[in-house]
Amino acid sequence: MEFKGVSRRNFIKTLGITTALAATGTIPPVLYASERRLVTYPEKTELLLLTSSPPQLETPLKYFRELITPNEALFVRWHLSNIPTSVDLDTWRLVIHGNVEKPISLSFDDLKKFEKISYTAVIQCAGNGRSFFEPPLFGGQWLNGAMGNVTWGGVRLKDVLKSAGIKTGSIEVVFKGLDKAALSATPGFLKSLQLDKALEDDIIIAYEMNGQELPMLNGFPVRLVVPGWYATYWVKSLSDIEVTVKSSESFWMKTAYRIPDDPCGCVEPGTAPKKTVPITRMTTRSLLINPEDGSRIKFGQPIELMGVAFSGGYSIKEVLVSVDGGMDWRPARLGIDIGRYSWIQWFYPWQPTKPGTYQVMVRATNSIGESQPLDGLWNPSGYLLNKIERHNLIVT
Ligand SMILES: Nc1nc2c(c(=O)[nH]1)N[C@H]1C(S)=C(S)[C@@H](COP(=O)(O)O)O[C@H]1N2
Ligand SMILES: [Mo]
Repeated sequence: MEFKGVSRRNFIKTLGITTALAATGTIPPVLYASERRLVTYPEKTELLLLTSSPPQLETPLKYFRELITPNEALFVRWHLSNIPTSVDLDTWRLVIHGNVEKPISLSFDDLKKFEKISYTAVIQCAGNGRSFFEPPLFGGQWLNGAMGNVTWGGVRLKDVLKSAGIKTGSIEVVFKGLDKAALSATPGFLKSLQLDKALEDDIIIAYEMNGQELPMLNGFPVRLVVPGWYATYWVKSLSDIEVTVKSSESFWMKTAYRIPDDPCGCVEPGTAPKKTVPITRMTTRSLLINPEDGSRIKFGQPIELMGVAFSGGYSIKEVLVSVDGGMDWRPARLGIDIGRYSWIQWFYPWQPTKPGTYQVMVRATNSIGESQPLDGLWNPSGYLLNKIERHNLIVT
């Protein structure tokens, strides 16, 4: 199987090199923001390296100047080091089993016979922006590159589940991919959705990203897409779907990817939540993409600030911009709205009246009034980050 000019052999070779470097200590296991360097992986353009084993790569900010994030620039995040590096579609099957009338095993062609659905949706890691938490936290020190806006094409999960026939008493659906842990003691990456959620119209088993097959690192041949929810549920290289009668005991549901059980998903910094629940919908965010934080701008020249805004499944109603550290706020012009799961671009023409350092802030509000806090809310895992960002632009 060849992927857009990348042979399977090359793919494995490249992975081998980075893994070997990590083993000899040349690449530290976690790279902090300031030490981040660009690396090239199969089917990917230069991305910022977070860890090499498993691969965790983030997208340089410049790619977010476009409405759609190109496949080769989309971030990569795996939890287990034994990831699939090739899939033979002749033998690959997607199995649906458990509490169903008749277990089914679908080939890639069988799957494509279901009605095709397509929409644009933001994919974002729950820990995106973790490096901006105060006080700082353990865990992957993502900047803002663990996100992207992609047009997904695939089939409704609901249609596939119904073709197997869901039996009464079912309460959850469990998803598993082809990746495995290096050590058998490490729990497999199992994620689950409650049955009523799994049957929502918009959840798809995607076989296309921006009209093309998925890059291997983003889950070839198919992945789950749960639009509006954090990407932890978007199981890649999906191979096994099980309908169950009891709630999942998976480490990735019971222990990891949980937030404090209160409306803000937050607790006092440094404290432990009394009760937690699995993380689900994304918070509302807006980002300044261009010019980047710390840029120098020539005095006397009008410029246009631009960025993106999105929320967990509700359209963005308004984006306000302040160029004076939050005193005065004015509405930005919004770009075309291509759907409630997509991000929207915002634009703000600006001509500074005098040289100096300007603190730029951006704040989005969605159609149900969800917005962004001025000061960061805190939770022990560093999820849900959506505080209003403060960027300095230097006009000289
Ligand atoms: N099979 C599998 N699917 C997975 C994961 C994984 O480790 N294994 N990680 C999840 C998490 S936490 C994220 S953020 C996204 C990352 O998707 P990407 O690599 O396509 O950007 O995949 C999700 N799906
Ligand atoms: Mo993630």
